[in-house]
Amino acid sequence: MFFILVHTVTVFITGLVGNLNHIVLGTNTQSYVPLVVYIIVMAVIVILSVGASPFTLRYPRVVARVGKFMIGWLKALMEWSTPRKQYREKDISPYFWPNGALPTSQEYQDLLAGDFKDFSLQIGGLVDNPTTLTWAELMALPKNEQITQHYCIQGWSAIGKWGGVRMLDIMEIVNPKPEAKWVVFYSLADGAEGPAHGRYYDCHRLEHMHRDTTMLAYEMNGERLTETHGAPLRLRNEDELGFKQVKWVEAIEFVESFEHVGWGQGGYNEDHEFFGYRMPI
Ligand SMILES: Nc1nc2c(c(=O)[nH]1)N[C@H]1C(S)=C(S)[C@@H](COP(=O)(O)O)O[C@H]1N2
Ligand SMILES: [Mo]
Repeated sequence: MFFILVHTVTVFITGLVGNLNHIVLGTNTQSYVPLVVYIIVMAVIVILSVGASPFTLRYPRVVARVGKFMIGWLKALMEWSTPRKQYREKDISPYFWPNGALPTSQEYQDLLAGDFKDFSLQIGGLVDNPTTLTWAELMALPKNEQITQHYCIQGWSAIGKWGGVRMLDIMEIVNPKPEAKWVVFYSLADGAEGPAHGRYYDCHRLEHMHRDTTMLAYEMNGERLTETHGAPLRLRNEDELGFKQVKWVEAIEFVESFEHVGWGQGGYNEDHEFFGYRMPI
């Protein structure tokens, strides 16, 4: 908003007619035609958005579904060839912005105080062997390391080195059933709206769990994960945006569909996004 305001004001005060000739016609002239075009276009945009607002505010899910129908396939096509690039030590960002509400429970404080020795990860749902892995058992699994870029929807990104346990190795233990299509990661922390609105969680495609870069990280940049970045475990799924990288993971559930999880939209942010509590960018 601020950018648009400053940008537009600058266009206005540094010779509006000439600037609009540059923008609309791409010529260095002083015609009034571009000004008329500008006024008409702005009027149409204002009328359309004011006219559509009662509908879009009332039916955000419908708008999202129509949008998905119109351009979802194009987005999926573009994401199909995501590079999932790996970087080198020298590319690691000196500062990695943290995001999200920290866990507030006494349970978490106790685990933290005990250096997570008493932590255990529950894995269940549509699997042959529902399991609880203790901290020692997790540490005994093969360690995977990678340097990748994290992209937050709010418009920042950072490169970090992650060390942890591959989902492939966890799936080897629990053995998902053929019906399992989605994997739900539940956090020890509440979502941004506080305890009354429930735990943070997010759902991931089972296919993504088969990548050798999808893991539960317990290390960041060669050191134990800090409380802020999701200790003891946080997800890394390099096919997905930042908000899907659940931090403070305490449980994993394999499901056929996420319709019955939370409000049924596939994650805490997906559930709550339309309600104006966060205004990223
Ligand atoms: N439990 C939980 N996990 C979360 C969040 C959160 O609010 N709660 N925020 C997400 C968002 S929006 C981002 S960008 C990343 C940020 O990870 P970082 O704090 O390690 O940078 O965590 C994700 N995981
Ligand atoms: Mo984010």
